[in-house]
This record gives sequence, C-alpha cells and structure tokens, in this order.
Amino acid sequence: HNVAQASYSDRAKSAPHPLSAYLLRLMALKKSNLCLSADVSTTNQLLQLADAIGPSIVVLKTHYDLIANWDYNPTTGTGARLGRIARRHGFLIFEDRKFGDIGNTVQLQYTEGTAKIIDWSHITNVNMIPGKAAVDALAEAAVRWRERKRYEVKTDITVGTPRPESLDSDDESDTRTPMPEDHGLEAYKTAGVGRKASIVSITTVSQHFEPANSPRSYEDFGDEVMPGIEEAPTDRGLLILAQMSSKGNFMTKEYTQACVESAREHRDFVMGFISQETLNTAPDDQFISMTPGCQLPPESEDDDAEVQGDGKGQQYNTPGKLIGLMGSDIVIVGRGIIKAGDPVKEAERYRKRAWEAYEERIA
Ligand code: S5P
Repeated sequence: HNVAQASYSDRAKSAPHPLSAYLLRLMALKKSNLCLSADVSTTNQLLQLADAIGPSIVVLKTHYDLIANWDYNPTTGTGARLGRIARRHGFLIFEDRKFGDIGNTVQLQYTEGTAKIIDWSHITNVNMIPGKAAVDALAEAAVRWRERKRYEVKTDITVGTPRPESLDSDDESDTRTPMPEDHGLEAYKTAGVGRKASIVSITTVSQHFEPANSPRSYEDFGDEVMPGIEEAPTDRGLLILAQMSSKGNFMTKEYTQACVESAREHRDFVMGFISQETLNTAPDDQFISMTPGCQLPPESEDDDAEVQGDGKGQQYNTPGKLIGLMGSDIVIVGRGIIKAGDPVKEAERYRKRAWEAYEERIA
C-alpha cells in the first residue's frame, strides 16, 4: 500500500479533491487524524462540544436529525454557528446523512428541505444501495451549489442599498435584499435558481448576527480562521459508505468494490470512504478512509486490549489497529469521547494514540 505509507502532507500535494488536500494539510498541521462523532441531542450541547474538542480534531461528524432544536436558519442557525466554530478551530463538518434514495430525491434532500445540508456541511455521505445514480446526482448538486456560491462570495453587499429595478420583487416589505445589478443578474441567469434563491443567498451578509441567548464561549467567533491555515475551499465532498462497523451488515466484498468504482468515476467530488480499512488499491487511488467503530480500552488497561461492542450491534477496534494495521486515515469516535468523565482530556488521548499509529505506519 503505497498511499498508506505516504505522509499526510505529501498526499495533500497530489490529492485530486481540493477539500481532501485541505483536510490532509489540516491533519499535518494539527497532528490529528481524529473525527469526533458529536451524537448529542441539543444545539447547545453540539456547539459547546465542538468548541471544547475542536482543537483536537480535524473533522466533526454530525447527525443533524438527532438534534431536537436544530435551527434551520441559514445564517444564524445551528449549521452556520457550527461553521464559525469550525473555521476558528480548523476542522471540517461532516453530516453523516447516509443518503439512500433515487437521484432526484437525494439531490433535493441534500440541497433543500429543513436542513439544507449542502450549505453548512463540507462533507456528507451516501449509502450506495440504490445504485451509482445517487452519487451522480449529489455530484451534480455540488457543482451547482459551487457555481451559486461563487456569486455569493463575489457580491459585495451593503445592507440598506435599494434593490435594483431589474430584480424588483412583489414583496415590498423585503428591504434587506440589496444586490449589485451586474452580479445579481448574472447569478440569477447562471445559477438558474430564480430570483428567490438569489435573494436568499444574500442573507450571508447577516452572518455576524447571533441569537441573543448564545452562550458566551462561542458567541464572538465572527469570521476568524485558525492561524496557520486559510479558510476551507468552497467545495463540497462526498464519502461513500463502503463498509460498516456493525455486526452482520450486508456489505459484501463485491458491494465494496462497486463503491470504489463509483468513487473513481467522481474523483473531483468523492473524497473517499467510510470503511474499515483503506480501499486504495489502484496506483492512482488517493482516497481518504474514515473509520467508525473505534474505542480505546480504559486507561488502566493495555492499549491493545479488546474493546466490547455496545450491545446494539456496534463493534469496536482500537485506533492502533485501524490506523496502523488496516491503513485507515481518520478514526471516528463518538461515545468513547462523549461519555468520558473528561471528554476534552479523552479526545486528546485518542488523538495521540491515533497519531502515534500513523507515525509508526509511515516510518
Ligand atoms: O459503519 C458505520 C458507519 C457510521 S457513519 N458505523 C458507525 O457507527 N457509523 C456512525 O459512527 C454511527 O452512526 C455513529 O454516529 C458513529 C459511531 O459512534 P460510537 O458512539 O459508536 O463511536
């Protein structure tokens, strides 16, 4: 396994996906190959955990539908606030949505609906059971999103500027939709998203607002970016669920191989896999493997002692085995950290173990 023996920083130089390159650089910078699975139930718990554990991780994985009070507002809501914490601490957000439907439906679930996942989550994943069309459809949505985002970023807006005549809307009460005419019309035509979508996109102006009840620890994040690295690129990435950690799952070798083939067809969108081992087999495979089902034995025991499952089908392996032996790149840890007496300290213990396993691997 050539790739498994290369350093993360070397791999960053040749990664075909801008977000993969960024992630690999983050890993080298933070000496971390740890992803926190932030499976908590409220917005405050999520943001506080993200802020506390942020320095130790490179990816934070969410299940937005576990959050009872997920706030869908695109600029002041949970996703947007999480985004500011991510910038500040230097990690990517990964919504573990496991899309699993026909192409058209997954496209809509990714971009529309209650959460508009594509707007706040750098990475998401897909369950390939319905076939490769789901991956094609998500890739297409990501291209369109990027195109629209280009105009959002370019458009310099001052709140209060009158709306250009050419975009005059029926809704007279909407006074916060200033849009410089040239960019506005271009965005309208090119993105093809219609007037409403263009106007919605302008709400990025108000990104500085926070709900009044924000806890102090993360209310002032503004647009700060972690020192040593620039802001994440405006790209979206996909992980294909190619192997699972759960007992008796139905993902056969042939299935996993089909996932790899689909990934190779979309090297500009598919960053890698959720898998139990590296799936890089061809010489030009540069995918990133992220692996859940990871726990360390208690500190009092040997680091490589067996870890029991959770009694609900989950099976665990140690970071040493997953990174060192199986060639995985990032371990995903949920309850091992969240349920610990001191999650911050425990996250550091996981980070160190997983990083040592990587250093041994490339030595
Ligand atoms: O095969 C898998 C794939 C995933 S994404 N097995 C998993 O456990 N997961 C997710 O990883 C799962 O949904 C959960 O969010 C996390 C594991 O959590 P833990 O508490 O068992 O570490």
